[in-house]
Amino acid sequence: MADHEQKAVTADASSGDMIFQPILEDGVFRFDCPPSDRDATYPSLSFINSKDRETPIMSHKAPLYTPTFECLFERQIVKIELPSGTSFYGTGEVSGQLERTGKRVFTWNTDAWGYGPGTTSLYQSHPWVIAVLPNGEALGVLADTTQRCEIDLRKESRIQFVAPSSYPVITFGPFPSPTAVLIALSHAIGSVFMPPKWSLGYQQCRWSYDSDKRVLEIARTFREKGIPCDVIWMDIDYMDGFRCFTFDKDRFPNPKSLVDDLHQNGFKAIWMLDPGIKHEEGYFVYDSGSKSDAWIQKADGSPFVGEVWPGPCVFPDFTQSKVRSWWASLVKDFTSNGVDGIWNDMNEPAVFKAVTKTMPQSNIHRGDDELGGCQNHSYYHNVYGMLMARSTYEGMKLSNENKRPFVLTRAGFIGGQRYAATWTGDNLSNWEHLHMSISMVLQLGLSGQPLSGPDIGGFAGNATPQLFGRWMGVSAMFPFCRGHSEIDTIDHEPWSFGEECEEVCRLALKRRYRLLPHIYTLFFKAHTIGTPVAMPTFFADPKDPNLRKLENSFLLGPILVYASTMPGQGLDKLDCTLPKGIWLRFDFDDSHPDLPTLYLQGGSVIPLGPPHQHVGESNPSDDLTLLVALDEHGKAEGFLFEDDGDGYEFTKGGYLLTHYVAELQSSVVTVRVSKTEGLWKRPKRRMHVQLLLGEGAMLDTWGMDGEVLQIMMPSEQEVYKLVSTSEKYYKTCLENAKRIPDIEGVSGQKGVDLSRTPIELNNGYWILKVVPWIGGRIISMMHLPSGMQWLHSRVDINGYEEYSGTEYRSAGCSEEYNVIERKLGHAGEEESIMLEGDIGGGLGLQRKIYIPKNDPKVFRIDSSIVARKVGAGSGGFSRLVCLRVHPTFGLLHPTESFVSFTSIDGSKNEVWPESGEQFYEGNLLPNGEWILVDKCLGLGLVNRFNVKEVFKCLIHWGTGTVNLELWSEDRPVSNQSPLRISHEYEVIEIPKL
Ligand code: MIG
Repeated sequence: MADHEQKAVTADASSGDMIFQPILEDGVFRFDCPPSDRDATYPSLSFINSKDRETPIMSHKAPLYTPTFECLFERQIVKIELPSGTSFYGTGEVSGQLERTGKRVFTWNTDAWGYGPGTTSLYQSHPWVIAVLPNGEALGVLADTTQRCEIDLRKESRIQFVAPSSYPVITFGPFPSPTAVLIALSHAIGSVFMPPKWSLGYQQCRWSYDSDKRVLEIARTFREKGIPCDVIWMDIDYMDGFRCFTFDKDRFPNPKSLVDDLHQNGFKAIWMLDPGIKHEEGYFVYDSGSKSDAWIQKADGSPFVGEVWPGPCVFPDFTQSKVRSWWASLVKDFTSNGVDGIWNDMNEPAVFKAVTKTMPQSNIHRGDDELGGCQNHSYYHNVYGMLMARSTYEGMKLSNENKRPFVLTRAGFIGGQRYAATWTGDNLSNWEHLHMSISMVLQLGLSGQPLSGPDIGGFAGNATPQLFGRWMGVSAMFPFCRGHSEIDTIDHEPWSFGEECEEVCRLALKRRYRLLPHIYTLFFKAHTIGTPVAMPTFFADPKDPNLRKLENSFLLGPILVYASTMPGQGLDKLDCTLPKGIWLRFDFDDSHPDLPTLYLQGGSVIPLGPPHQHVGESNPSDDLTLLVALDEHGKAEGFLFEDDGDGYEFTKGGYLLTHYVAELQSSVVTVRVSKTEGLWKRPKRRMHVQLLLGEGAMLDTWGMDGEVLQIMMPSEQEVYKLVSTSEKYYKTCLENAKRIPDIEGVSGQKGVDLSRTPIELNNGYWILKVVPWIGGRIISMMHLPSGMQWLHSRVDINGYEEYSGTEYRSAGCSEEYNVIERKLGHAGEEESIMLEGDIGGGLGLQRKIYIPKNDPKVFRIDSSIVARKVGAGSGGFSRLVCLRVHPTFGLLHPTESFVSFTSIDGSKNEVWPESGEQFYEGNLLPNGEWILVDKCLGLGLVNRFNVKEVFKCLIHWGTGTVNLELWSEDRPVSNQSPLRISHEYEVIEIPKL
């Protein structure tokens, strides 16, 4: 075997340094592999102009870091070694920690409902890494391929990409700062579309507001309660039987008049469009698409049909310009119903009832030449969502040249920010997801997409009041701010969680609206210059290694937002690490322990508006407030961008960009306009300057905008007094604030065991999360050395379950469990937990889960059905039961996963997803172990069990999941004869070949 491997390698391999070519601008290089080189690469779909990637420029600079390559079996492996102490960021929409060393991700757009911190492919693909070097300089690296690409950051200070050959690698820098890298990146992939100002307001969504009446009721409640909101969203149920471009006749009989009503009250309406088109003759979209030959094809040339919401569907081939125009014209007509924005969902594309959760890679796209021509699906998979968003954007633009399109897309690719905003998909209503949402929004920003946010409150599951309030508090500071929740969850509007939570939401959103002039200005800059909007804290001082892993804070321009994502622990209890320099706390007299704390960086001026209920309410003559924080030299500056808030007049000069400066000279602070740009005249308006002194203290002065304003600086002693008074006042406010009640653990009287936080078993090798109160299930199996989360589920369903019968979800699956014993792994001992649930008829399901200290590679589960109080009348025997072990593993690479084992009779088996459900018993039973293999990762999850205890094994392939089930025999149990299954899990490496 080894011999054979050796030979194969020498026959097929080439390796060495990549060759470089300067492109775009100084400091940007394209690298290719000789000799296959440039001609073999596909066009760029990330670049705004693919030709820029092909056109060398004159430059005297040589690259500082040269990637090496290796071509092996048609895969191209690229490595870049960087100095030790380098920190990694980027990689787009990825869950888990902010600093990405240790991570491995795969670009493969996936419908990732309920993803966890270890999920390696979400909805979008960004084969892009920012390396922040020890000296604070930064290097951006793009693997410019649409195909599935492994980004491996597991080794410290080394980036490795693996993807089918041949693709170029583009490096940006090192430049003096990460911001400079992002600006350079935007010259390649373009910047964010200019969002209409209303789209920066708060947006309310749910799956689904099910009738026009309900929509209007929601809208009315916002206004009645004085909670700002600009947009209401219509999820799939507005359609007639999930047919895109139609409306349900009973529930949304007159969309135009609904939208008129909404508009009158200052709301915009956004409607969903999915890519799956119902395969149904007589449905106008299907008919016209078929006529235009618009559908993606199977390998045999017939249209591919896959199941989604409407049932059997065909899928527009957005890789063809002809099809994009067809779709755009449908969008154009659709918009005449009063559509302000469009939401593209399911465009990974997601396909139901398929183990891969998407369409076959062998499907055919007849793409435009400049996109790569006719190719199979694996080539276009990752850009499908972006091309759909592009076509939708173009359709909206067609319908009205004077309005800015607004599209929200779930799937995307690097460069997609040119057409659409995005959100972080189907997250869970829990604290871990609240925490992750900060890093996810920041990483998208570091990957070229500044306009993103999470489903506030969490999509799947029910939020609690405190979780919801905190989430709103943080998200009100995110670029895109939308509340959303899954069907069948409780109400998740800002007023749905009690008075205290409602008030926190109101304060949070009012804050956002006061900051809108600032946020809008940040977007103007993001659009025109390519600067980020929300950034990790370390951007304030990239040299400081202590800031690089901070996940509870972020920058919104020069504002530092500090949030607590710990249940029960408000900001009053949180220590804030601030970057070097001056950071002055401020608020709007709204400080609250459940809201983030805000600081303004010394040296900055930001514009504020009055609080409004919606964007349309504001107008240029509103009073303007400038918040000023001087730096150590007594100086500050900042910008305000104003225009119509929509349309394109701003591209012809129809705007006003004001550069304000403040300066302290001999005890007088002068605030004035230093520069203006644009054709707009300065509106006549009052200007209020608030000079921050620290701890929330400030000096207020009023004047007219455009005129010079002066503020007398009081004596040092007086400043000190103001600051300490303000500090005291702040503390009292926090103490007296009406906290959102913490009702996490109040679901029963059983105390700790019923708390909503799963128990963690952790031996530094495996981390298991166990829900000890319902079903006793394991909801997460994280294997640290491989960085893989093999199993991941929500609290109430799936994961590792056990039943007491052969029927699906029989007793044992959702019963209440109690912890009987819990051992924490002290000094060489094992970590364990023993649980028991009452499954009726005098029976208990008992489970001991343990991870030994001395053999940390495995963890074991001993399960049994035991007789507790089996009646005498039955002779001491229970009903017939079967112990059924039912773990649901997530498949990261469904097309490359299979189950491998040797049967007792010696036969070897490889069971692939196509084989459906399979039982094994008798001599065909695995001989004590079976392995779930992920060929793509080169890893296997081994499950060892005692063949004497196992009667049957079952493999069941789901959508993106597989169950490896162990069944005991089926019999009554007594005190003397419990049913038992003991088994263990281990991860092994499988040599790649
Ligand atoms: O299969 O349209 O992520 O936001 O509410 C689920 C219904 C389809 C997934 C989206 C979610 C949306 C839901 N959609």
